[in-house]
Amino acid sequence: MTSPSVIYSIEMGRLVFLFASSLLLMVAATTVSAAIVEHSFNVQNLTVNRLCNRHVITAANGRLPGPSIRAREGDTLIIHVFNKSPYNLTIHWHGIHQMLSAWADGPDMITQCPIRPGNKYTYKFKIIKQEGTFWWHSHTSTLRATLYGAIIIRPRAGSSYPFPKPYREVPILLGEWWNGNVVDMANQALAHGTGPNISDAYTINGWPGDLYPCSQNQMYKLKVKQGKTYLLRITNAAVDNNLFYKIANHKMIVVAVDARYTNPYVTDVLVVASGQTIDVLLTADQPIGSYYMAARAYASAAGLEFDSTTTRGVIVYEGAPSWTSRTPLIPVLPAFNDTPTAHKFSTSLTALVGGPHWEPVPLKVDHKMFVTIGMALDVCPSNTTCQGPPVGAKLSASMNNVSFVPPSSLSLLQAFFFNVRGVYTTDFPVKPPVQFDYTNPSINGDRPLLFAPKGTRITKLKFNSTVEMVMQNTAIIGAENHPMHLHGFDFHVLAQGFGNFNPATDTLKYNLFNPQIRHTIGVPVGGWAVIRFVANNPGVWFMHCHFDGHLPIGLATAFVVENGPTPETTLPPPPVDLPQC
Ligand SMILES: *[C@@H]1O[C@H](CO)[C@@H](O)[C@H](O)[C@H]1NC(C)=O
Ligand SMILES: *[C@@H]1O[C@H](CO)[C@@H](O)[C@H](O)[C@H]1NC(C)=O
Ligand SMILES: *[C@@H]1O[C@H](CO)[C@@H](O)[C@H](O)[C@H]1NC(C)=O
Ligand SMILES: *[C@@H]1O[C@H](CO)[C@@H](O)[C@H](O)[C@H]1NC(C)=O
Ligand SMILES: *[C@@H]1O[C@H](CO)[C@@H](O)[C@H](O)[C@H]1NC(C)=O
Ligand SMILES: *[C@@H]1O[C@H](CO)[C@@H](O)[C@H](O)[C@H]1NC(C)=O
Ligand SMILES: [Cu+2]
Repeated sequence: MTSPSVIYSIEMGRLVFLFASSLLLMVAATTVSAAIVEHSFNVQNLTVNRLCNRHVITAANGRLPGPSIRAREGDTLIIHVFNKSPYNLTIHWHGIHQMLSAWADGPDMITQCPIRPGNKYTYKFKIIKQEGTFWWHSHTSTLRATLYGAIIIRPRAGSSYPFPKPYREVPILLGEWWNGNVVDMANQALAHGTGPNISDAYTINGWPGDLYPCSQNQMYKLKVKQGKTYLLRITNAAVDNNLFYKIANHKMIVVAVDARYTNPYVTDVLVVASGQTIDVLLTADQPIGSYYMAARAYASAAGLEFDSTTTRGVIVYEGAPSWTSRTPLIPVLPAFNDTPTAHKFSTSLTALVGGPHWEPVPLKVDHKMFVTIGMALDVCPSNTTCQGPPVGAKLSASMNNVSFVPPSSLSLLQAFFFNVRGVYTTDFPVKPPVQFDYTNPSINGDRPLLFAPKGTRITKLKFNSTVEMVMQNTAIIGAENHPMHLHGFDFHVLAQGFGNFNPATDTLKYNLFNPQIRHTIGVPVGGWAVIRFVANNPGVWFMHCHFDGHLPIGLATAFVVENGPTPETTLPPPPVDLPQC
């Protein structure tokens, strides 16, 4: 390699430094190159008009959604986060592996203490062997309702997609909106022991759309050219809901989920669990006109109140009459509780074997876990009345009957790195402490069974060991499709089903050839899913339900992965500006 030359350009307020060998650049622009992509996020109050009122929200760079980050595989991202908001905050780069950069992962008290008001922290990490649709969001309280944005990682220069190059690429961020201060709301819910307030709207790229009051002109609009194909990079950034998504009269071809390429799958409806991303090819192959896109809840829990509103955007073909003068065609969304449609979609996806970044299923398992996931109860503090549900207890949640509590004085990662005792224990159970008929609602009659003890119990893993986890939803309080998200790794989804997992028959159903690879899975309501991953990234990695209402009440655990044998497999020390508690 010759000495690198530095090329930089300023595009839309962000600096892109491109380091490349000048010699190689002259030969072809297709050789190995790596850029430094640098951003500053100024997080502060922003006043916006939504749903007929003015609201003060916490936002990055005065935008909702926040800025998009665009880079290529191999690039290094440097994001300076200035906290000018009144709240503690952290930012998580959802789906990015953070190989040897666990200090930049972001979950509050897991890999760092929060950035306090008036302070800053610089997140620095390299994109290694990953490309596709990711996103960033706050990982403190419910701030991510308004503090989120897209991350788009394109293939290295000279590499291409494993499908025809689309005419345009379009991020579609599905969000959730509350008329009210989301931090106050989350604090109230925790104090009262109830679930969080249901939201007032869903949004597409920050806009609620014309089914909501005062929102006729607050609707996302996508202009297309007839005959062209678009890559929609769809993210469910909603806070407490899985969503159905549909476009009137158009089919979509799924080509990737969670930034992992899939075999092309043609569908007219998507189910996107909270935290998941789905890339689809959309061809504008219909008569010139206007067509709504729409999203609303896939609400799997029977009898639970939820936001049943619908967000809409509009796709307008070039040459179409003004869409307001002619009503666009409306997609018919599945019923809120249409679990068969959700399940059919989720189980029809398979990995693109041999495609970019594909990895075979590890066949030898070192650490087998059977983990119940779901709701639970907690006792009311003495001399207070909790509002339930059910009355007289606080709503809680657990994995294997451990209701996770984050540490308060030091992050788990600092405790691991500096060998500080007493912050966590590594005795997270590999199976439920009590065996019961997990998905039978009658278990709710056994009240003592419903109370899960609090704890900071996690799992220690040898470097490079293979983990298999059966996640079993329970009917405690109520069965529900929980979107379980793993930091630091992607996993293979070997099988999914309903009822209690049966090792004798269900292990025979494992797809060991081309299972979908993901970082977030909606575990079937009253059912189970089996995942496998290789713990080849030293650090502490959070695993949790991506419903924000379930995280602070304990639906979480973590893995601490030991260093490997070489410097290349050892976690470096923290950056000097790592926030302290
Ligand atoms: C930001 O908004 C919060 C909540 O509405 C408010 O308490 C605070 O005073 C505001 N801060 C500034 C600097 O305007
Ligand atoms: C949450 O809902 C309750 C009950 O409807 C309401 O009193 C409260 O103001 C709401 N909280 C926020 C922060 O909007
Ligand atoms: C609870 O309230 C009772 C009666 O007011 C009082 O005697 C008792 O000390 C209180 N207990 C605690 C733990 O605060
Ligand atoms: C959870 O642990 C508590 C305390 O040991 C126990 O009473 C309860 O039965 C357990 N519940 C389950 C579902 O394991
Ligand atoms: C991790 O395990 C794989 C498969 O057993 C092996 O090929 C690889 O060399 C290991 N990596 C390291 C760094 O030990
Ligand atoms: C903010 O973070 C600091 C440092 O970790 C902590 O002491 C404080 O309690 C936090 N404040 C809130 C409101 O959570
Ligand atoms: Cu959940």
